[in-house]
Amino acid sequence: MNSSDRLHNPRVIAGTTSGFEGFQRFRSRVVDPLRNLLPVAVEVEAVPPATREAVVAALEARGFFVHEGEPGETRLVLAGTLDRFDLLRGMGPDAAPELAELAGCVVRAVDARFEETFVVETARGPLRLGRRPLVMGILNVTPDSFSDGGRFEDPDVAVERAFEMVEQGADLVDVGAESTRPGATPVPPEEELRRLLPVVRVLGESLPVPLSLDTRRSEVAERLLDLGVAIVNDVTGLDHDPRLAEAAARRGAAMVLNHIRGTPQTMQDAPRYDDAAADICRSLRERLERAQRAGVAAERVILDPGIGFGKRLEDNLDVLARLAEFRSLGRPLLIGCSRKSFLGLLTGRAPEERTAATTATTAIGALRGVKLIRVHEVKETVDVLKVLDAIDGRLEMA
Ligand code: HH2
Repeated sequence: MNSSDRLHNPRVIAGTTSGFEGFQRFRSRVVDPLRNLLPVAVEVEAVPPATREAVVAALEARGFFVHEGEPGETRLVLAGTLDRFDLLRGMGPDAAPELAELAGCVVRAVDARFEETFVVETARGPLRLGRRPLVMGILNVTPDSFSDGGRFEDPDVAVERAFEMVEQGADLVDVGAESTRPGATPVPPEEELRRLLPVVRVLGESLPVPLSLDTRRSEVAERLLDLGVAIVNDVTGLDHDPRLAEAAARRGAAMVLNHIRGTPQTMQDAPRYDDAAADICRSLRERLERAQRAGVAAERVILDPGIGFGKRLEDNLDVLARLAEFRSLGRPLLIGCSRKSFLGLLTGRAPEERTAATTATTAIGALRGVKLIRVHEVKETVDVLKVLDAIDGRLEMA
């Protein structure tokens, strides 16, 4: 993570729906003439009062529309057609000193927004992410998970379930032994290992898809990464145990960094955001930077806005509505909405009856550019993504 990107948190906030998807269609034929028709808006933060006027003047001189907001505001929105943004490329400090740093951030945010494919290196080889998102099947080896607690506590049943999910089309399996539902009791690391070891011993060797380990503890990861785990999925996004990143780095594991506010015990105690999607995006940049400082290459990191982790209904909805903004982070995105309580609030249904509601979030995620979807119901999710992909794929065939 570039430190000025962390400071300015640049995000493409508009021009991210049909305009861009339509653009993909013409990419191979008539890209350039369209560049001066496609509107794009980028929001940047922390533009200090001292340089603000000069920055605005320099942008306006280059044909941007600049929205400055209220007096005292440090955010700016700059909007223009896509070709305008080319004027910000490779700008030396001598050309427009007040603009140079910001221009770099803006250009990176716009380029990242267009990124369609990623290769994420894991401890078990590369994970290729394309237009169709991958499905991560959930395996909870817990007595108390919110929707399937107790079902897969027996290691044989858990192993069987993992293979069943692969048969149904899961591209990865995420195994965890500590529930993170709001208010869940923490599990001591010895107990977490006791639950996981017999399952991971078998799956690490024999599962034909990458195994992801849902843990927040370095001692658990250290032990299990030797048994074939490819990815470490940390719901605390390195808040709980910063050494987790070092453990992942030593073994060459990929990491999922999830956004959380507080801990699973406290996270639903009146969470508040100024601007949920922007705040979470900024926090993910900071977590990515922490992982990098611990030796995890950015190319190994997947980011997750953490649906349900310290968020009210409206925060979850804000994040899902604005998922495309998170693409400016330049890393693949994962979402986990499966059966979560906000879906219960919207539909009035119990956890095991939230399949259709979960599916709606899968479709939104896929259409907004999410690359991995974490779900309980693999079979249904795979079907949804096959149909979406068949339809969406035609946009590239023109
Ligand atoms: N959600 C849960 C657990 N792990 N990991 C990521 N990256 N993203 C998520 O949204 C996420 C996650 C919670 O869901 P579940 O595993 O079904 O429940 P529990 O924590 O009660 O076991």
